[in-house]
Amino acid sequence: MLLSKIFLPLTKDLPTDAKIKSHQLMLRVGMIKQSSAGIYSWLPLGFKVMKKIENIVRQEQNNISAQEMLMPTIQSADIWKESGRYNEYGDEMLRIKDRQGREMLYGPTNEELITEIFRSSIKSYKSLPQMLYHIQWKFRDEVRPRFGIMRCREFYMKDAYSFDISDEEAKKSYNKMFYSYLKIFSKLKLKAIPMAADTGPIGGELSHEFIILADTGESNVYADKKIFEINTNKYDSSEKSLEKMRNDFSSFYAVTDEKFNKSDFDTKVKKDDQISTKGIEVGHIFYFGDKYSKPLNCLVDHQEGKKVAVKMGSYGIGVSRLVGALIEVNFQNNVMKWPKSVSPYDVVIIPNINKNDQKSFEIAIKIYKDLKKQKIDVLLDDVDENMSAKFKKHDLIGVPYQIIIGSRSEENRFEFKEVGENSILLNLEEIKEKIKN
Ligand code: 5CA
Repeated sequence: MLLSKIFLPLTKDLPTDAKIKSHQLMLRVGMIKQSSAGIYSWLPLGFKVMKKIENIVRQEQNNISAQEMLMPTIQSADIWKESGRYNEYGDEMLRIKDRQGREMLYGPTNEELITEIFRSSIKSYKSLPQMLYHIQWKFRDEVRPRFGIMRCREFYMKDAYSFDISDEEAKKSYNKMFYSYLKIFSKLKLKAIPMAADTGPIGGELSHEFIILADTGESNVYADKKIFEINTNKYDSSEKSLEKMRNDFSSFYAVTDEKFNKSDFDTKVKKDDQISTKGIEVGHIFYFGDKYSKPLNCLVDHQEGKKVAVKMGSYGIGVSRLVGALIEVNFQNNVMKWPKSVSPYDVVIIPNINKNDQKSFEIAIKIYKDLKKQKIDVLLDDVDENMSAKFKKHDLIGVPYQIIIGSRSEENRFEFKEVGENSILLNLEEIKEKIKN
């Protein structure tokens, strides 16, 4: 793409109402635009990053045989009355009446709806286990929406639901999801640690929040620093490995503040290893057994003949929040560097555009065409500005690789820079290798 042609409403000033760096950056480079309190439009650059995150989530959910589907954003109040959560959910739920006066709502989550879908078709243990997920907008009328898309009212969430015949089987589904989450965060180059958490309005006994440490996070967390040293890539999806994964993680203290107990912390964690800090919750998984299946009468025939309420868990990832979380982690000293896996472009070409230097732009166009042919998603900065203004702008856009065409380029070698490193002179083949690896 040519930079001059894309819709990228950059602003020079630091937005005054944005308190954290992800919110500031997203507004400055025009990734999002507020439409009303806690509700945002996603502009092309932000949307592109979010879609890349979504695809990683999708791939890894498919890898554990979770099946993608799509439920609507608007739900009937009836099923929420059946579960008893219609009143319980309180003011966070956006309630709507249609023209017939029927009570509807904008879904804040989907436990009821998925249970209703499941009960109408699955009747026997023979069809279990099942894992279903969708990636869909949610609405929660948060009292204090803040920090841009980090805590907003309308947000994009992946929510998955598991169905099993027994507690024992259901724990296996829980472990699979746990594993899938570790994979997702590792692909995003994020150190997200599962921490024992409270279950809130979703309910159940067993729950983990996946937390990224960041000063701007809203969660208070307490952990043994050794838990951060676990190599999450060493596990596979075999049952044995999943059990080991769970044992490894539960052998270290790591909790969110509702689960915090000072004397436990002090007895279980050496003083030097204690971490007590803030974090961003990017995912949350729950096991709640028959909390929804029982009141909604979601029963299946058991092997022994009797009918049992199916055992369920639910598993959320804040896809839109992850865009902000990635910025919080990767925007350092006013320079953004997207991880390759989600960067809006693979590489940016920055030629010196100057009346006395026509050649740089010609070379840039040639390289641009060549990279495009190789299916490399390349951005060409064809804007008529001086180099220092260009560099400042690209510090914000955050494409991790730059090809700078100016005074330092040679006949066949160009200045190549990975953000945060010194630039080096490379030929085009070497540059392609670098970008692809
Ligand atoms: N039904 C369960 C699991 S599917 C559920 O809704 N869990 S949740 O409430 O913890 O939300 C899942 C994830 O959505 C959170 O971990 C967080 O990353 C994201 N999220 C929740 N509320 C918001 C919000 N107001 N703004 C942005 N992201 C949010």
